[in-house]
Amino acid sequence: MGILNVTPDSFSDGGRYLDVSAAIAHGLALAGEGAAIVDVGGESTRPGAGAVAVAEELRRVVPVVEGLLAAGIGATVSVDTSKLEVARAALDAGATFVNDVTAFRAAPGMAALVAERGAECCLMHMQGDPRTMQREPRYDDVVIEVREFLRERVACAVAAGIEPERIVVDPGFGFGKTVEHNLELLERLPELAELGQPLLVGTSRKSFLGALTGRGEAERLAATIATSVIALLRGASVFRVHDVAAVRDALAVTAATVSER
Ligand code: PMM
Repeated sequence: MGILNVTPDSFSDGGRYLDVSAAIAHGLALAGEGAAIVDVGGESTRPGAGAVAVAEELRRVVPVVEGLLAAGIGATVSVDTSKLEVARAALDAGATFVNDVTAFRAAPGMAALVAERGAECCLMHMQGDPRTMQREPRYDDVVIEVREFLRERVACAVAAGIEPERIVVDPGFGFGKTVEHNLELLERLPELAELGQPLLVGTSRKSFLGALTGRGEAERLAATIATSVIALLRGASVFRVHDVAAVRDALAVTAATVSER
């Protein structure tokens, strides 16, 4: 899954793709590098980020979704939103995947919409909300709490009529987690795989990698590759990244090596 943020303030590529045609070109490039899914987001969820009005998020996202499909992208187009109106408009424009970092908690009706359209979805764990989540995250056992949260959200999605095979789950790296919480989730990913749903991991360029390496956002590719390879070995199957070609190569070599032994 390639990341296409159409926001002025996303933590690493914010502002670069605000122009619609540049955003479309970048999305097509991500697909050209081998992304099976391109994730279009119009609201930054970086720690401390403020909310974006519905009209503004629609203005950012819809023309990009339309443009990617009009250009024949050949990849699944995902919308990264927790707003019902934005998800609906993106699905109307041809998106077939809803990536909701609130796991359908922000908008009642989101699960029914996804069910009705036969779309796929990603349900992510987050403690708190983006404005406050990094203040003082606390867990008794982060892996068990994340797993049980995801189990409940999957049950809720299935109850709304979404087919289980269309539901991807995600522990939400960096969303209300300390560096230690993120590392523990990565180490114990097989416990999340027990849910039986495809697992998505989004570690790309995140600040815990900066804390571990001392590197700035643009210099975290090696660290992103390391976490993606570890996640693959521990059961993840979807990798939400900025640098599709490089991560894909690393995952291809890892997968070939492991499957041959
Ligand atoms: N991270 C960000 C935004 N959306 N969605 C999912 N499912 N998982 C993530 O880890 C995730 C996400 C924040 O990162 P960005 O600003 O690079 O998009």
